[in-house]
Amino acid sequence: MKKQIEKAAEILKETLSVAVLTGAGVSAESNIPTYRDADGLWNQFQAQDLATLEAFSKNPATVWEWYSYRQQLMLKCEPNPGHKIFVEMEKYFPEFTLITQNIDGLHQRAGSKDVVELHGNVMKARCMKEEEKVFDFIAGDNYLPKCEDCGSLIRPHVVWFGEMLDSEVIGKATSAAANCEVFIMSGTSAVVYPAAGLPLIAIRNGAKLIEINLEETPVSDYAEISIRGKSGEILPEIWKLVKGDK
Ligand code: BV8
Repeated sequence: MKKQIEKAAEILKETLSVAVLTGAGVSAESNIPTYRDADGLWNQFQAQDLATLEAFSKNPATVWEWYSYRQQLMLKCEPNPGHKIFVEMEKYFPEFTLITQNIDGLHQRAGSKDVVELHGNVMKARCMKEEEKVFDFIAGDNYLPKCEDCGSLIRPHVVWFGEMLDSEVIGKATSAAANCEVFIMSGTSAVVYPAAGLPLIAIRNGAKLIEINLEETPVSDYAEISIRGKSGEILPEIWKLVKGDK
């Protein structure tokens, strides 16, 4: 692993343009459950029961109860060293794009200024009738919250299965993947599309792929370097070498 960390640092030292894709694994060390690990969220709940428009239309109160539970859990969590390294990278590389599948807002709380949130943000909601109206919203125990202006139901501002991603958001992420020299992916099982397609776009554009993940993923074989380990431990190791700290 030490050689892989050294090689990753060498690659990063020589590059000017980096794109990053993070998943739930980057927040795992902040005690936020992932989706597909053994103790993951999807193992306790059926995704189609909760994270779809159909489920919400059928039973909005149950879906809001689940999101309110997750809001409260995430508000108690703090960014971890892995999040902090992406803040440093944003300042260091002339061209840097941080793309996340996470909806917990921890990258922003760590200090990242420009975060491309592919799947939205659990701390925001929007009106079901006037969808462009997006606002910060903490549900508490209000599981049938209504829009203050028009009285319609409001929904979590997240992308559910079967829903299109915001075209501007996926456009920015795709352009970053298609133009970067190095693509770093960490803490994602790389099974949810179109997010999982981003590293493949980067490779097709000739970028070097660096993966830091606890387990092998469908993308690992395409990686220049695929390091098995915790993002909160590996990323600081790599970054120390990039900055020449002993
Ligand atoms: C769309 C928000 C157009 C809500 C989420 C058949 C084939 C291919 C695709 C499809 C298909 N059928 C349907 C689709 C499309 C579908 C899809 O990809 N399904 C998959 C599951 C097959 N995608 C969609 O529906 C997307 N929309 O495509 O629209 C369309 C429309 C109709 C029909 C077709 C296409 C919308 C997808 C967004 C769904 N929303 N969440 C909420 O969270 O409540 S998905 C959810 O999964 C999260 O966003 C999450 O971020 C995302 C990915 O999960 P990961 O972040 O990777 O987390 P996971 O637990 O899986 O993995 C964690 C990894 O970290 C593990 O590998 C673990 O080993 C590692 N790890 C753990 N700890 C650490 C660590 N690594 C490092 N350090 C650690 N400490």
